[in-house]
Amino acid sequence: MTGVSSFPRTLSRVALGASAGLVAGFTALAVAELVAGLVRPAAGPVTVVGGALIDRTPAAVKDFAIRTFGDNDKAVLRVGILSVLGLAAIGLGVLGLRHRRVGAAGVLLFGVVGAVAALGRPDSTGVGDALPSLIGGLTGCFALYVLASKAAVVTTPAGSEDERETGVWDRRGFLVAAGVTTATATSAGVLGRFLSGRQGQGAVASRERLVLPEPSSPAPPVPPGARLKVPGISPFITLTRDFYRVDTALIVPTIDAGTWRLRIHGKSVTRPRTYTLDELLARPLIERDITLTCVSNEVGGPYVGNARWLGVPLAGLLREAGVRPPSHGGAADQLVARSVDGMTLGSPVEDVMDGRDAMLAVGMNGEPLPFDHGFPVRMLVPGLYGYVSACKWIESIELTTFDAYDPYWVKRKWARRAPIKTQARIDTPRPFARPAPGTVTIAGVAWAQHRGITRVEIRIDDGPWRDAELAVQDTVDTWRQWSYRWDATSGSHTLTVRATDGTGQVQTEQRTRTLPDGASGRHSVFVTVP
Ligand SMILES: Nc1nc2c(c(=O)[nH]1)N[C@H]1C(S)=C(S)[C@@H](COP(=O)(O)O)O[C@H]1N2
Ligand SMILES: [Mo]
Repeated sequence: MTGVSSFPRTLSRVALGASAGLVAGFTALAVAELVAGLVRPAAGPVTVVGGALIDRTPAAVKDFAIRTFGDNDKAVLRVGILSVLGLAAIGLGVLGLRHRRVGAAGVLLFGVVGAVAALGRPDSTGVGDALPSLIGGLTGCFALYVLASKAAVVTTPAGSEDERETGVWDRRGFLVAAGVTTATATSAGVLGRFLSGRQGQGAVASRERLVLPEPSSPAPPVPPGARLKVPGISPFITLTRDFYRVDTALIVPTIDAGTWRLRIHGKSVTRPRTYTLDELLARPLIERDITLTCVSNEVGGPYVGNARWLGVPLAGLLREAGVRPPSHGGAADQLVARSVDGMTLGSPVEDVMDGRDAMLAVGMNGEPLPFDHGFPVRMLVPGLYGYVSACKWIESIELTTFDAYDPYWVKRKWARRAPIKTQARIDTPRPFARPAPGTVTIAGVAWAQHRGITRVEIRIDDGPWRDAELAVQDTVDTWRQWSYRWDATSGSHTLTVRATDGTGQVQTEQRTRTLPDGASGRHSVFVTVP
């Protein structure tokens, strides 16, 4: 016989209000999930609010998130949003006990915020995108009103035996209502997830059906001497599943290869054109090993990978469209690539057309691009950081000028032009390792894409720079492995590495942050030899 009044009253009030709020909040999100499953998965409230937050996050914070959470940055953001929503729901639930209308209106307000965020997304497809948040918010608003009404009766002071009885009865009523609501909402959410998953199935099937043509210009075989047999060194070719991923997409776009189109248009394009994937695949394809690097990669960091890419030479497509590089009188100096999720990346037309292997890639390590890496087509320009060249899920290429247009990252204070800086990384020994005295192999990779690496040197503590042994160079667009046999003596030591690129430039000692155009400085590893 445990009536509510046997609990301290405020505590039970807060608990009831919090439960009502959480159930209502959960209902709102689950219903929104269902509507998103019917309308467009990318229009779900958490996705659109997350996207809006990513776009408004100061560059330094975003850079910090990428460096700290890496591939989990989006999961962290989702958990963060859900936590804030959870707290708000609890607050509104407690408020709703005394002020039912105000609490319910608060839930609806969150729905309106979601709807506004949805309509403001660059990939928004129209007013339908507001529906998941609006319908979810309305349902949650209604749920909170009803639950708060039930909960309010329970906490009515129990004066007589009769009222006490009523209280117990209504507490049960509240629990039943909350239970039924939660169960219904869960079904709605599960159904929504199922519907969202189904929307990507056509794309998945189109990727499975895709047979990549043979390249008319295959990649030169990797010279045997390009791979060093040192345990702990980065493999020369990065496995696709180990390849870093950096993008702003909370939901990875799943594009059906059959309906995909690429439009080439803009300033000085005399023959604008739209290509299908089959039309691109019918052209002569090149296959190249190219090392891609993210501008957010710290000195010694992990956001660099080397893969074998298959693609259509981009310069040829541009020439057919009538584009000339600025050095040949072309009026457009910036190429802006746009992806289906509204991302824009700008590359210098001069670099794209100067004879390097800039391409629209369709294959990565012998397979169609994975969805995470831009299926069906992405851009790559050897020598440029990803954010100014490597547009994934590309849908259009617009020729313009650097004066006329700032793409996404440039609007957020990153540099307009960003060639990859020369870097060397020590892969082994790991920081704070305790190698045994005697011969210790220090090894790693160095990159200066499109200039090549000609020298790597190692310094132990404050000693002289000594040449490391270089693996054979694959191409100037790939990283190069190196190793150094160190006669390790007992004590603590700082191992530092520096590289020299194909132009003779020695990697600078000057430390800079990743913002605005990539980190510079030398990688050091501290070890203790027992
Ligand atoms: N559509 C789209 N393309 C994008 C990005 C993005 O956020 N959206 N990020 C760019 C950045 S910053 C980098 S470093 C590379 C990373 O490519 P990866 O994820 O295949 O390694 O993709 C680039 N292309
Ligand atoms: Mo990047």
